[in-house]
Amino acid sequence: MAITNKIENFQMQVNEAFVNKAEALRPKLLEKKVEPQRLVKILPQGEDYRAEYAAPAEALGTMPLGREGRVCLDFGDHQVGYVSFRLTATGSPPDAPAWVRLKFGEIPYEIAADSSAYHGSIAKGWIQEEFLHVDSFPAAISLPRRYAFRYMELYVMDTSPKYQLLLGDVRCVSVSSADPAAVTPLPTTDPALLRMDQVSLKTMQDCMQLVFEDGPKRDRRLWIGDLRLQALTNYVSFRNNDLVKRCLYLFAGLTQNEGRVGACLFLEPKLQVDDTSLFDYSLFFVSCLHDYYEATHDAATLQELFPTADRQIELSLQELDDSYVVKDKNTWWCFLDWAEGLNKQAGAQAILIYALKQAKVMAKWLGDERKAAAYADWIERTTQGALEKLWDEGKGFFLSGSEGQISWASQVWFVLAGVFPRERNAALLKHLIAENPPLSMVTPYMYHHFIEALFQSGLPELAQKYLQGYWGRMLEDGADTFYELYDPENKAASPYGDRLANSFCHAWSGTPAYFIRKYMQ
Ligand code: RAM
Repeated sequence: MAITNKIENFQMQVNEAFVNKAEALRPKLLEKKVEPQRLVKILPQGEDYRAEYAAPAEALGTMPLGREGRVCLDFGDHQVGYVSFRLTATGSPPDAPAWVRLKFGEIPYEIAADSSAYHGSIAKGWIQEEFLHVDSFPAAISLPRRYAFRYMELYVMDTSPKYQLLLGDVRCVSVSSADPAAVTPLPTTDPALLRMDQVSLKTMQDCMQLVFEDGPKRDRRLWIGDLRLQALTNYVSFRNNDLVKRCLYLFAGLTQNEGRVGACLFLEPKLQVDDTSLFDYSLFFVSCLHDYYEATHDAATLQELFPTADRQIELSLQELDDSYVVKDKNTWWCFLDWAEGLNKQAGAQAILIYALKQAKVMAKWLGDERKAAAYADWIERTTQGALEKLWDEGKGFFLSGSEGQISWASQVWFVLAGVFPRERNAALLKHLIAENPPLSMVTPYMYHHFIEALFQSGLPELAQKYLQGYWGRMLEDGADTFYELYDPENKAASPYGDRLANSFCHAWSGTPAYFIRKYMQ
């Protein structure tokens, strides 16, 4: 699958003042020099791979590498940064260029996989692999790309029979705009909880660059669905609230036709909104602004950006039918989750109600009673519409689309939209777990919403059980940072048809620290 919902006759609308405000908040990246900790061998383990200790890092100095020689370096933890190293020749004077391949992997699988067999639907260029010719030695090499990795492999395609290579001075200058010193340590000694918090924060840290990126390996972009969850986690951890503010101003300053907030923004080669439009993602501008004000009480920003939020509501209301239910479409128009075959209508309706409620709260904060009343009216109509057209009393579920699909995503989002009171929501979630409809959740993003729904419905034990059962299993599988996609029963799962393109440090997966700090202490 790939996201294909391009807006028609796309044109970017620029609000210079907003973009300038965002640029004034451009963060300075903190740098840290990191060296490899040890040399490892990548070995198969079940359906996956693991890294096993092979030698201390110092052994590199005594390891001449000739044709087909290889060495894998372990930097000890996930890094996002710029790599440099030195190649020296040993033996006879080099009579041919060296030809080497470098691979960078967030997980051991990426080192083991054969990239020439890649058959995914998204660009092969995301695979972190380089081929270099080196003509003269010693060669000090600084790679221009930024990599996201823990493991780095050097494979010698060829030297010549007369000389070998020595690899040395390997360094990574790791970068992030998150300052770990800003995080309050957790008041617990539970090692499992501490580890989950630590990996969650590392995921956040490595995604926090000049904006909140979705993943430092891929897509390295500012996606608003990811931003919403990153911001929530940030408020209880790194507290880099100016980075959230910068992202809000970027989204509001670079909109699509009719002032629609785009699904994502590019930073390079210039600041630019993408031509992808997603119903839920545009509405999340409302949520991001609501949550930002709740965390910061920055009234000036609320005031200035509220019209952008209001515009997203207006645009979404245009998608309602005569019963005040969002019209279903068979195009790729709303995200929700990567679950194959998921119908989006019910989830979209619930997100609209969720956003309307937050918009109403913001209107009240701003003292705009007229707006608040208008939103209240729309909340009433869309809630009634949902109860009449989507809710099935006999089945005890919200149905979606013309086929009346029952999915986890639809129920979870209706719980979050608060259409029913808390006890009834708790009953709905228990019914969902008991019935286990086959259209399940596949991303940590959707799991996040399920766990949030459990906590909000007064089911903390169940929430913690699922947190452990999902993120806890990722940890058991060796995660240093949490993944874009994780299916404990199918390690090869990928929304892109090939796991090599998956991102293994992904923003929307970094929320356990939010749950732990908000609900579990
Ligand atoms: C993918 C990325 C991103 C997400 C979108 C919908 O391209 O993983 O994080 O927000 O999908």
